[in-house]
Amino acid sequence: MRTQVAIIGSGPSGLLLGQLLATIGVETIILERSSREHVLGRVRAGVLEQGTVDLLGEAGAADRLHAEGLQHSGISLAFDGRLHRIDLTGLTGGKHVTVYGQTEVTHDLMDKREAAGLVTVYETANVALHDFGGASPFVTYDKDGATHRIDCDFIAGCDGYHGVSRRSVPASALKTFERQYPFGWLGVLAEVPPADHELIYANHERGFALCSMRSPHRSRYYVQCPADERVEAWSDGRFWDELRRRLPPQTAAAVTTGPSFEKSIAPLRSFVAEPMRFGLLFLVGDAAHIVPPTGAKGLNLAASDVRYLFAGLREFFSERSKAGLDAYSSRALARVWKAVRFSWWMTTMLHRFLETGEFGQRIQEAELDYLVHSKAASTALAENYVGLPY
Ligand code: FAS
Ligand code: PHB
Repeated sequence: MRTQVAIIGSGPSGLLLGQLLATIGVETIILERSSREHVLGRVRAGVLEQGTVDLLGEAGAADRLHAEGLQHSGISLAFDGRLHRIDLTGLTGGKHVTVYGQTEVTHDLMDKREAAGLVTVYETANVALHDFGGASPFVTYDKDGATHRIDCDFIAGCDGYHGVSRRSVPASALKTFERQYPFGWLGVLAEVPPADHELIYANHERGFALCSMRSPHRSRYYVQCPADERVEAWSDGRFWDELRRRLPPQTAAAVTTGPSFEKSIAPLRSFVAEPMRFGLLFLVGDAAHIVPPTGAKGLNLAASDVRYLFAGLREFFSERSKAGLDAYSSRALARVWKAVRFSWWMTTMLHRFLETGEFGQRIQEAELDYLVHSKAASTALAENYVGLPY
């Protein structure tokens, strides 16, 4: 079998790249380790930058997003028993973010790919990348008791942090940067109305909390928990009590509780692998970088990587120019590191770090107090949150 771009991974990165390439007639095959249902069962990001929304529109996969997505013009920071609103739209000359779950983005892209009759092979085993440092790359994988081979022009490693693509690069060719945070996020989805019409990021001496949503009827909440916490230790009742203890009284009173239908713990880390290109292999999204979700950047960074790689591939297939592909890694990393910094800053400002003690808590409260009373500081947060220019 042969294709032009072999894509490893059917998450947002792989699906969005595949859809954009389809709009210019470039053939792809996506290889996915899990089942379609498993991929769709993942609950992850919830906030889209306008650039991500525009890219989904360019891919022809934004109809439901435009119909059901919630445009938000602000977020609130909760500390010192109060809410402090950051006017994202007012501070950025009219920009906003859209609340629309990653699960829905993935679903829309899968539906679009299937409607176009494009090939995704699910439940592949032992995917292996070959000769991407030479002129004739190919991918092999096992399925239905046989080993299959796909020859291609390029390989897009869209297979996430635990994927095979980054691991296929010789360790000597890769430089990685990592910071593990000493806590995780315990997240809950419940079919209850959100506590507020916008997101609330709470700094509290008991720990961080986030009030988010998926729709006017479906809420997404998180509380900071120890890195080694087990989800079984958290009943719904315990979760709701802890969440409300970390929120200002009037917000806590506005929380509608109910049975959770998803409850999971995500570890928090910052990670970057450089460079993001090795010959004819390109690393995209979580395969190349991970950010703590505090800045709502993970999914949006994956989209910006796709945008840069799509531009390079379009240039190659239409003009046989390699300039865009040669610039991919440096262009993507420039935006990646700014988002890594912002996500690290939001995380260190809002979470409880036991090792910094009471002094650390007071420094955080002073930074938050300065932030919400300084137009310059609030503008800096707003510019990063809505998404820096590509
Ligand atoms: P993904 O990890 O989404 O997709 C990679 C795909 O490759 C998966 O389908 C996987 O099954 C497949 N794959 C892996 N190895 C393979 C192999 N060897 N062969 C074939 N296929 C393989 N971001 C936010 O902005 N906000 C959040 O709240 C947030 N919460 C998160 C919670 C968790 C638990 C995780 C893990 C991430 C979270 N993120 C969040 C980040 C997340 O949204 C990612 O940024 C986003 O999924 C990136 O998309 P992809 O790069 O496509 O990687
Ligand atoms: C979410 O709704 O899942 C969400 C929103 C904002 C974040 C992280 C997660 O920063």
